[in-house]
Amino acid sequence: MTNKEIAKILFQIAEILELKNSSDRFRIVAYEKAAQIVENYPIEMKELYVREGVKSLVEVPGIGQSIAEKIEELLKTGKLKYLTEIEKDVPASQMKFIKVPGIGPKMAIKIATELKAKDIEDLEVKIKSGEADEIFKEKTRNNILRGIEISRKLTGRMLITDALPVAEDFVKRIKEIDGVKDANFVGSLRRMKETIGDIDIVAASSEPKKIINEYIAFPGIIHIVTQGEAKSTIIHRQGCQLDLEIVSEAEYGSLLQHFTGSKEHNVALRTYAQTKGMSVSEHGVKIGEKLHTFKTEKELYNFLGMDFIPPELRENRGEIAAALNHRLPVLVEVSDILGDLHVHSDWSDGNMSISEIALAAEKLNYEYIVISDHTVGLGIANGLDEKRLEERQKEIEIVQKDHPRIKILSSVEVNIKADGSLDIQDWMLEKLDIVTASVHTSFFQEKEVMTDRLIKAISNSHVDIIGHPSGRVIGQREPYLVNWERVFKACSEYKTVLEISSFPNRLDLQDYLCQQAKNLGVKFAINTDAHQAAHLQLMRYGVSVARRGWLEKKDIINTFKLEDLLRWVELREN
Ligand code: DGT
Ligand code: CA
Ligand code: CA
Ligand code: ZN
Repeated sequence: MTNKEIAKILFQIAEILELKNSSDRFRIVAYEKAAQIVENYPIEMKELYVREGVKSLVEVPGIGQSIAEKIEELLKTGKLKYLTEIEKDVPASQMKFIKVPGIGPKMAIKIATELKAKDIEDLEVKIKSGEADEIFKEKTRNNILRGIEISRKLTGRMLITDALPVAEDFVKRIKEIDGVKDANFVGSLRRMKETIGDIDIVAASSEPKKIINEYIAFPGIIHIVTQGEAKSTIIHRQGCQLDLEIVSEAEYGSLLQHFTGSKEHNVALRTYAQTKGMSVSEHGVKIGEKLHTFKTEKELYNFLGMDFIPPELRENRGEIAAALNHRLPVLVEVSDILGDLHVHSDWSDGNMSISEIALAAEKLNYEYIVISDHTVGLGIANGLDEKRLEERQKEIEIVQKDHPRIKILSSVEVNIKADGSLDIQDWMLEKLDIVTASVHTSFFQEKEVMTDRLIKAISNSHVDIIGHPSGRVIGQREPYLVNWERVFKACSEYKTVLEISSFPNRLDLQDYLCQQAKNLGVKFAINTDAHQAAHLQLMRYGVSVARRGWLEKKDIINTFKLEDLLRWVELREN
């Protein structure tokens, strides 16, 4: 059990005691304080406990004997009898009400006893129908309704595309506050993970309290969870939690590094440092009693004898050894991408005409763009048959004349049928510049059947790229079952490329699989699968997946110059 999890339970106890209208203010405050201390303590309680048991826990300022024993029980059993006990005579409804942002214990009691709401749905109905008008002021009623809305959204993780704009806006405004020297979003967002639990921001300033005061008045904040001297947690209107922490400029590099995570990376980093007699924390690096502080992360990593590790690699997947040996990859960047190999036009289910696509691609300074429509076998989406494919080809040739700066390539996203065959004739595929094949149907096959199916497509000499290879749709569909090692080996053998789809709810092939595939010699294409103009802008998210998968420019075929790309496609067909 982590400090964070323990703190959560201690906070919960304080809330329940308050719900029980406990007159023992002292006890409530003791739990709140202990929770805060545990939450921010630099050493895991777990680690302290193995030293000298409860005795080591009591040595933490703010933790007394009784709370130390509860932490012991949590560490040993993962449960706490005391919690079950005090929960028993608190109505379940009140427990639910305090989980809504903006509802504290006092209000929860009022909601249960005066308004007589049974659950959150009932509470919402009662407010909307006017039943609560006499009990709560209009402002309070609106806050409750908003809190309910937020708590519904807060249940899951957010897509990175939803979190990034909120974080960028907040960082920009924090930087504008007088006295702020620097600010950055950190955590999973800085590592560009596909989904984000909460947004973390750090800032450098010598007047943290003043900064916090201005910060909590920002528009967009609908609930302040905690407001400390140098830390604050708020809920944003978009339905996400945001943690801010402020330190001095001198410690900023260390805090940035700590808070960027991942936790697994930090643990590995600290463990390595310990073997060299150094102790790393968010404050700096201690050698003996001397604390070394760092303004930048680079100084910190260099101090530990490592190259700077890009945030996307900080997942404890070998980056520390690589940084020590100066063997980190030079990661691919958005500016390396010379074209998008997967764009749907209005010939199938896209809404851009071919000339609109060409224009948009020119604006992105691409060298080439690939029109890749669905084929007819899919039975949806106005798919192309052989005849319409020839008509589309004529249009491409006409549009090409008006756009000499960009090469428009002709492609389809052909459907891989359940048996691995394709839904369009080979002689037609032969006429195309490039071919992507994807699974769009029969997702629930057995692992080896699905694997054979993919390999049959991979070994087809006309298929250059496998589209969104795992088929997962974040929050909607699990990846299908695949023996990836066999698939990667086949891709390597037949020089068939795997797509990294930049589409926010796909981000497929997943980062860790990219890394495995690369190690088996597979190449990739980072595409947007755009169906409208705005989608063409999503390339940066696919690039992030590639970076998290350790991929370099040379691993990605759409960083190749046009002639090299065409040569690649041609060579692999022989
Ligand atoms: P998320 O929010 O679930 O998407 O993931 P993160 O990575 O943003 O995690 P979060 O918000 O819980 O914490 C932010 C960073 O703070 C995390 O990446 C590393 C650091 N951190 C948090 N808890 C611990 C911990 O218990 N030990 C260590 N060493 N670092 C931690
Ligand atoms: Ca986070
Ligand atoms: Ca956090
Ligand atoms: Zn597509």
